[in-house]
Amino acid sequence: MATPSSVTPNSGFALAPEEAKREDAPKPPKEFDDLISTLPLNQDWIPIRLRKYQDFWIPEHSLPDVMAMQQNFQARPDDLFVLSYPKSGTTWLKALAFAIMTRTRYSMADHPLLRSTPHDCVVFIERFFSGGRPSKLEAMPSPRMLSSHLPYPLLPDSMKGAGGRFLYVCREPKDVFVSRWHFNDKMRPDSVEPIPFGKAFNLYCDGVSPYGSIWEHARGYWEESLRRPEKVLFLKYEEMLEEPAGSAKKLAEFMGCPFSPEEEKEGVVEEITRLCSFDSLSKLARCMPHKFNTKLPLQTTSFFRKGEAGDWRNHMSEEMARRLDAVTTQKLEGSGLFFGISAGVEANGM
Ligand code: PAP
Repeated sequence: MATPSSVTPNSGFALAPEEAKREDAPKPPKEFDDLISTLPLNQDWIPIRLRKYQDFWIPEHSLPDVMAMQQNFQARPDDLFVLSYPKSGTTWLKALAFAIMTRTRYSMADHPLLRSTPHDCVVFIERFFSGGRPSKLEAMPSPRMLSSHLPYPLLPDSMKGAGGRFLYVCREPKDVFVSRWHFNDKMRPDSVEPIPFGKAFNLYCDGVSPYGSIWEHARGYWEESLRRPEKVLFLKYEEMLEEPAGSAKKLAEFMGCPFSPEEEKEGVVEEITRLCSFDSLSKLARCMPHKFNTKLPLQTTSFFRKGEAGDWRNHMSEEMARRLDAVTTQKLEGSGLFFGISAGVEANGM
């Protein structure tokens, strides 16, 4: 591959797999647990328990780490953050951003994404605080690539200031809901009934789902992207599906490592988008150790299902779709944000 002069990729591997599994590390302060136990609780999304924290419903198991992160995380000006509402294309964006950033370091034949999931390559910041490993974060060379599902208002102050740039991906809310419902179902113990689709739908419409209201989440980052376009690149999953190569180029430009004409001629953009495609990553995930390393009962394959736009049509009644579209229209009113490929009601309805 050609070598763009502006890239100084970091190793990408934030936690070695064996470190990430350590369970004997110190726990975050007990005061967090005391505070968390007083927050409003929702237990419908089994096995995830949600707590309402600073106006968003956050998974209880990650809250001590989120609180520690809010207090302690120091962003650097050259950090890159992959941010998203869950089930919006995080895994894909992590893979693309990582492959673009590190393209001069690794060959396609021996690429980390061939043996590690995108979530191992770009780690959630909170996870450094679970078990007290913030020193690992400090030790990471710049530019660091990290991620979070936190909504904008909950980010640590250092991230909201001059520290780092954001890559945010949003997705059409009906497809996000369907993806979430299936994802939860995969984590459910056999002894527990799935959350009924209609009940989950009502909760989602009310913003009671992991990481809260999708509309508030997207709107927070959207407004920040308008205020500071040099800080936030706001991407749409459906546009990435439509134009993977164009999206990769847009990402590379924003990340400060644009593809050179030689790289384009040599097909580097296509190599990267092929490596990060749904087919490629989902096949690779099937060959990796089964168990995924989080506090939730997940497998490496859990992050891949269909990878399409519009699957909501196979799950939702017309009435449900109309109701969700109406919530979207109402929540985004005046923001200028529309989900889907082109602006307008048509796009929100997908
Ligand atoms: P996360 O927030 O838990 O990390 P996230 O990656 O944001 O999940 O979303 C998972 C969705 O992205 C799944 O959508 P589906 O349920 O509608 O199928 C998953 O299939 C899709 N996905 C994962 N990787 C890719 C990819 N490389 N290209 C397109 N879609 C993908």
